[in-house]
Amino acid sequence: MLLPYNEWRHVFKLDPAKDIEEDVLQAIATSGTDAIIVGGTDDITLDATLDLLMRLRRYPVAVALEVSELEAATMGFDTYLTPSVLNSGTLEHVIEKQVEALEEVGHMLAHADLVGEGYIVLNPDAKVAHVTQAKRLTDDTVIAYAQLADRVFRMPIIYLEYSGIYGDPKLVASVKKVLKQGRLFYGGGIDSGERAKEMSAYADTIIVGNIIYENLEAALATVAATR
Ligand code: 1GP
Repeated sequence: MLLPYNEWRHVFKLDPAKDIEEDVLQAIATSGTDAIIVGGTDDITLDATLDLLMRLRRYPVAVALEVSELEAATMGFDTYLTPSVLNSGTLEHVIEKQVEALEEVGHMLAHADLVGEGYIVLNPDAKVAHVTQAKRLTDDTVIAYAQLADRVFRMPIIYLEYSGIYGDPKLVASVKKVLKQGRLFYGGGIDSGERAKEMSAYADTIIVGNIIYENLEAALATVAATR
């Protein structure tokens, strides 16, 4: 059975802009992970997205598209995640791109499972931080953002994004404590079973990205460690 987003504990994120060998893809898809998110920050094309979707559909695992590039939005995914970068310095990455996307492809996704993600971007050196002009936040401000996303906007997913570096487990734990309804996603620098275990003690769902392309064995170890 394919799990819905609110039951995911472990997720691999694949970047359509990066090549992935068939045996690596197979190992990831059959690893026992709960879902695979297809998403990246730049150079996302429709062809690459469709190619990855087609290859992943051979395996019994939930596949979600993170709709960051309008031209890559296509049908066939189990879930559509719509990211809003809440601490972006520009409205473009909070609501404008999302409105533009829905104007274009909203009709196509009328019956799809569309789920909003409230991103809080916390690694100032990550590409996503540059692209969205993410504001630097103190820990107290991170908690306030999380409360806003969870309690006021009632977003289904609050995503602490450290992309490329390992974050602060204490801060993740503090955010988890204030959430009332949203699911806490954590992503960034999980490159071992130990780190997967540590973050999954606080976050509801951990997202593992880069390490897939660097060290498959270490990536696979994060699955078992989350259980
Ligand atoms: C990126 O949160 C994910 O969007 C995962 O981060 O690539 O650092 O694992 P890493």
